[in-house]
Amino acid sequence: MLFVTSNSGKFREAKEILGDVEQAELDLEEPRGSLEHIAMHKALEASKRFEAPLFVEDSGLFIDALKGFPGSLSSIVHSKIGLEGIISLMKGKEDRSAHFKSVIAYVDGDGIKLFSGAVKGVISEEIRGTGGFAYDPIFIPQGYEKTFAEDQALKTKLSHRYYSLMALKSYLQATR
Ligand code: ITT
Repeated sequence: MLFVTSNSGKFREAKEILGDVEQAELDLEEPRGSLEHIAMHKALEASKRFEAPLFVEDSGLFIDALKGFPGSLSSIVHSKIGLEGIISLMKGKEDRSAHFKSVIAYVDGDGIKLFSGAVKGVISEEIRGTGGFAYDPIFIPQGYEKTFAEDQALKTKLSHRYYSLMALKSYLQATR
């Protein structure tokens, strides 16, 4: 099975959970819209170029006080304004709640299926930790004190991607 992604952090997490998966890179156009819409579009495009079974994953960080920003724009926003940019947008905000969401679009001979996962948390006051990738140093999952970047083990067992990957894994185990 192929995981079509250019993000090595995502791939590492998928490999840990699924084991039998290869990374494939493809420069796929990303339409505007929900994570579900983007993931489906990219999976169908990828299936024209590679042999199925394959999947893509679209994810993002949704911050309540910023009306869901950066959401499906998370990748570009991270590369343009970085973590410092988010921390400064959050300056003075009392409500620091946010969630990460992940949507997997899986394609095989039977068609396309979606699997999703989410994790609630808060945006930290400062950048903390060196593990993980992208927004991990500013995201503290609900009920914990460390950021995902400070506690990788935590991320492995309760991230948005953990849940979407486990849903895919259960589906594969039940149908293959
Ligand atoms: P591919 O599309 O090639 O898979 P990408 O990084 O561009 O890679 P997305 O378009 O789905 O992927 O963007 C998701 C962005 O959301 C990602 O680049 C990060 O900025 C952020 N993100 C998603 N999951 C994350 C996580 O587990 N930890 C930190 N940031 C995350």
